[in-house]
Amino acid sequence: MLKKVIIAGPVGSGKTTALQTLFGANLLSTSARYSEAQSAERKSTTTVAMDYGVIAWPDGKSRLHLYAIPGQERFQFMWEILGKNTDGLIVLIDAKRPRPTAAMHLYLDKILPLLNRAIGVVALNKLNAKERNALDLPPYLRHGDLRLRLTTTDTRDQEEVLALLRLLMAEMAHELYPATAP
Ligand SMILES: Nc1nc2c(ncn2[C@@H]2O[C@H](COP(=O)(O)OP(=O)(O)O)[C@@H](O)[C@H]2O)c(=O)[nH]1
Ligand SMILES: [Mg+2]
Repeated sequence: MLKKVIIAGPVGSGKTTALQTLFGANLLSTSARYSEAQSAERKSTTTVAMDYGVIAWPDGKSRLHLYAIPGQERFQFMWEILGKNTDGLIVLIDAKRPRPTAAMHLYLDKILPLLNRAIGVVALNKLNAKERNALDLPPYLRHGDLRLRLTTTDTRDQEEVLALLRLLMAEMAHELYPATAP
């Protein structure tokens, strides 16, 4: 089964890093020198179209096509193109930016209308181990009528990126077999 997964999040939230961690040199990446002098992010390149890679899931049945979409809003046309026929969504949020909870909801408001499905995982990153332990996150983030699995991650660590994919696969499986069945 082919599953299309979108990795989303604001500029600098670790989308490209997550895919580099998984795919290394096999990552198909489209980046350009960073031009927005006003940006608070210290990055020399930014994703302009997408980063893309495919992984065969260990169940032997699924292939996950992972697309990291650009963070900058001027590339919104790419969100619309890549948002079609989506099976799952991973949203990365830099927990060190001001008001990360507000940032999550604002970002979800922008992106969800462009996706045909809203099954997903929201992950806060850039926290150290101590900060992560101190955070007492509920398992789900409520966003309007939706609930999205909520967790922390470090996208530089391959095991952690795989753990995000496992959480997402579990959410997608719930969708196929709803927990409300008698
Ligand atoms: N501490 C920490 N830094 C991260 C993490 N993910 C990404 N970074 C750093 O954040 C910066 C921006 O990451 P990048 O993947 O380019 O962000 P993108 O704009 O979402 O593609 C880079 O310097 C990364 O090394 C993380 O989980 N923890
Ligand atoms: Mg990027």
